[in-house]
Order: sequence, then structure tokens, then C-alpha cells
Amino acid sequence: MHKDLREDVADAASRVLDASWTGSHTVPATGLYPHQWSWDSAFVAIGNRHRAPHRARTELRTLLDAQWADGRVPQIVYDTARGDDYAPGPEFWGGPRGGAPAGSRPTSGLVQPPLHAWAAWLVHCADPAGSVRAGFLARTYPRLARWHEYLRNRRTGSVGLPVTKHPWETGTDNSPLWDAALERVPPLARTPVRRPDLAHAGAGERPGSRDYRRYYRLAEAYRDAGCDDDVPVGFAMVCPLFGTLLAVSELALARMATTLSDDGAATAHTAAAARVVAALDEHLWDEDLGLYVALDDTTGERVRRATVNGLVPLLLADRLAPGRAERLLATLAGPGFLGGGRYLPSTSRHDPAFDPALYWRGPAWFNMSWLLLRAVGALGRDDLVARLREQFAAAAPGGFPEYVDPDTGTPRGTRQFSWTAALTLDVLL
Ligand code: 9WN
Repeated sequence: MHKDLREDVADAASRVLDASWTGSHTVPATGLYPHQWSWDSAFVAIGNRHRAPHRARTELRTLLDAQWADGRVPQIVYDTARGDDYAPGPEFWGGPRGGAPAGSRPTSGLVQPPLHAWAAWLVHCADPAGSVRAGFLARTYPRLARWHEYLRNRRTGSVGLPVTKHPWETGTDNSPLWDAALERVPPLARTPVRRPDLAHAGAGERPGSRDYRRYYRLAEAYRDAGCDDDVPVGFAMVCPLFGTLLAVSELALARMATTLSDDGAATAHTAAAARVVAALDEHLWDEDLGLYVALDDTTGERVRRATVNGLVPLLLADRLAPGRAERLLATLAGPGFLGGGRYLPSTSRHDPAFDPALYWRGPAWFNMSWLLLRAVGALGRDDLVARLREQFAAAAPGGFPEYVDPDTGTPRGTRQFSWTAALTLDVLL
């Protein structure tokens, strides 16, 4: 991209991030998502580290200030001062919970994929001097380590991988990976379902009302059990995306521990990452589909659907079983994914549920393309890097959309979406 054009795009992306900055954190999008979301803040910090490292550090520290006593980092930290509407709101979860520090903002009881330690490490490396002056690693490492302890002690399922208790926890809410498990959840919630989201995105681009009734039902069950992970709620899914980000983040914790001169802790994090990778390889690999799949921890059955979630283990290429990385690259480049159209779809074009407009069932998402870009870049696959970058080159003209049609490039979902702007900055700068 020409230098002047690159600067224009960077300015436009920065304006999106400035408009969504509250002084302590970035909202994913004004209007649709007016609070702080867990993995959104990690993606946003990754982009902001280049232009505003102080803000990137504050973003992550604000999120970690809402960490529960049990170590979980919540999916949503509510900002009750903002006028925009989102449901379910803080009243659904019942105010500050879980022994969160006094005065802290109310949160959801759910979690999201553990990208945070990796993001914190990237933020540190972008400005090591500023990070040291702020005591960033010394302050965040213990909290991130406790977050991973929570996942290890409270969320590890029968195959040694973290279990998600709700589709919202996967970050890929209506992916076909969750269809069969959700089918068993009665679409009946006590709380009336409100859909303020539909004022900001087309109904054909968002989950349907039956999905929402099930989402509420599951969230009620978890909330009513006091968010106690020992109580089964009717959904316990193992996702290759969640597990991969945990392993990558464990490796980041190892680097932080080494930097903080704690070699014993570094060894423990590296060993924890190796255990996750071994379990991914043993339990989630699907030889026919040529990628990793999800697993239902309640039944022990694998969910044999091809989604972008199952390509993300490519981030761990040099640690996977022999031959797996090559197969993943072939699947990524093949007709179900990049080879079959313009951009990387969230669900394979060959899956019966593929829908180019519908949220996690087909549209191309910028965070997924960014994760795969990191993976193929590390492997020196410049051809695939070039293909994945095309989506980012189109982000600014499309108004930094939440997701796009993978075939036509038509923007979908909300616009001026923070992680789209942040990751565009990361890719183009
Ligand atoms: C529920 C904020 C979040 C993202 C998720 C994305 C979407 C929320 C929703 O928006 O989920 O968490 O209301 O649909 O699926 O990945 O973190 O951007």
C-alpha cells in the first residue's frame, strides 16, 4: 500500500479508536456494544500498542481490575454511566459479584477466550521502557497467572482442555460448532429477551430469537447456580480456538515470568502450554476435515464441523504433531476457506450451515484473519499473508465493519468496530 494511503488509513483507524475510548477502556462499538468486552480489549490493546502504548496498558489493567476473587476475567465489564442500551445488562447478573473489589464495576459472570496474556506481552514488547516505568508486567503478570489458574482449576474438562459454559464464552456465538449442543437447551427463558442489538445490525446478520432464548436460558442457569463451575448448566463445549489461545498465552506468561526473573514459574507455564497442545492434538484433530474440531464435554463426542476456529491452532505450528501444520495450511488455502472466494470465512463454504451474511456462520471476521495472518507470517508463507491482508486493505473504505461477506466483501454488522480498526493498524503499520 502506498505510504500516503497507509497514513490515511492509520488516521481513520485512530479516529475510530479515539471515538470509542472512554478514558479507561475502549468500547467495541458505540451503539451496539457500549461496555468493556474481555477479548475485544485484548485485540484493541494489540493495535493501540503502536500509537498509544500507555492507553494499551491502561486498557488491559482496567479489565483486570474487574477480575473476580476466583481469578476469572469477565466477558463484560458494564459501564453503567453510558446511555447506550445492551441486553442482558448489569441487572441480569445482579451487580458486582464473585468478591470483585469494592467499588468495581458490575460484570457478567461468563468469560471469553484467554487472549490477554499474549496481548499484554505484545504491549510490553512494543514499549519496554514505558512498560518498565509503569511496572506493567509486575502488576499484570500475577493477575494473568491467576486467570489461567482459574481456567486450569475450575474449567478443565474431561480431556484436559478448557470448557466453555455458554456460546458467548467462545467468542463465536452462533458458530455451527454449538448447534447440536444448543438444540438440547429448551428455548425458554424466564427473563424477557430484549434485542437492542437489532437497532444497530440487520436481523439477518445477527443470531435469531430462538438462539437468544437459549442464550438467556443458559446464562440464567449459570447465574442461578452462583456461577459455580461444579454445577452442570447444559452446555460444556471444548473449542480449538479457546484452547489454542490458552496455550499461546501460557507461552507469553512464560516469557513474562522469565523477564521478571522467575524461572520456576516460566518452566511451569511452558509445561502447561505443552499439556494443552498435546490434548488438542489427541482429542480435537479431524483427519478427514484437515483441521481441529470442537468436542462436547458432556457426551465426549467430537463436533465434526469445519470452521475457522479449527484453523487457529496453526499459531502453534512448530509444537503440533508432525504433518498437522502442513494439513492446516492446505485446508486454509483450499476451496472451503481462502481458496474458495475473496476472504477467510468463519465457517467453511462446504459446511451445510454456511451463510455469507450471518455472523459466525460465514462472514469474514478481522480478528480471525489477524490470528491466521500471525500464523502464516511466522511460517514464511508470503502468498497467504498477501491473501489475508486484502481484507484489511478494504477495512477503511468499508467503514471498519464488524465483519464482511467473504465473497463480495460487503460490510456487515455494525461499523466503526474497534478491533477491526485496531487490527488494521497492526497489519498496516
Ligand atoms: C456477546 C463484542 C462481542 C464480541 C464477540 C461477538 C459479539 C456479543 C453479542 O460481540 O458477542 O458477547 O452481543 O453478540 O460474538 O466475539 O466479543 O464485540
